[in-house]
Amino acid sequence: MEITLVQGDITEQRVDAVVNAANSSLLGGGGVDGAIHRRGGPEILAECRALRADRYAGGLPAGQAVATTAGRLPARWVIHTVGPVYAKSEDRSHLLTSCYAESLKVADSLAARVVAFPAVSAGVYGWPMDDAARIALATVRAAGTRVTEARFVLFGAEAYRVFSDVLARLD
Ligand code: AR6
Repeated sequence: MEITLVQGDITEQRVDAVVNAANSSLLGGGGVDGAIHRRGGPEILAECRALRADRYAGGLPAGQAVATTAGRLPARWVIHTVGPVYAKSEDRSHLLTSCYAESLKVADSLAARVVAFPAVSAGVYGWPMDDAARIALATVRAAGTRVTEARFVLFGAEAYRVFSDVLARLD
């Protein structure tokens, strides 16, 4: 599998699936989540509401992932995952690892081959970017998956630089 990095807006990616850094409610928010729902339109939210009613009455737990279609986005699917909120007092990195591993499993179940990821938990949820990058890249690199390209779409030059440095050290 190829890991690629681009600086940009994940909602513009013409890929099979984009991963959303959602919250447990699946009903939208700020950051990537807000951008995906704004640009994707109300279809995504309608599917999220149905998921809440059917499968996730208590919300989607941190570390898990679930797909909807992508409405008006150029991608075909949105894979919603819920990152952990960063906490200095507790190591929650297994949950961030799980976000990437579970998102790839959902991608495989959809036969998605090219998947765009944001830096899950590295915005509102406060995860330090270098550690978020290390967990993201190492997990994706180690995954057994039929995904052929994992494209990290980084918002801003600094996030892109951090991911590039971490990726170079992984190789
Ligand atoms: N494309 C790519 N990356 C983006 C975009 C975009 N359009 N917009 C922001 N980022 P965040 P989290 C970057 O906060 O930390 C929401 O309210 C951003 O700069 O989107 O997992 C949800 O509803 C940062 O580097 O996700 C949850 O409540 C990274 O994406 C909560 O935020 C992730 O930032 C989730 O917080």
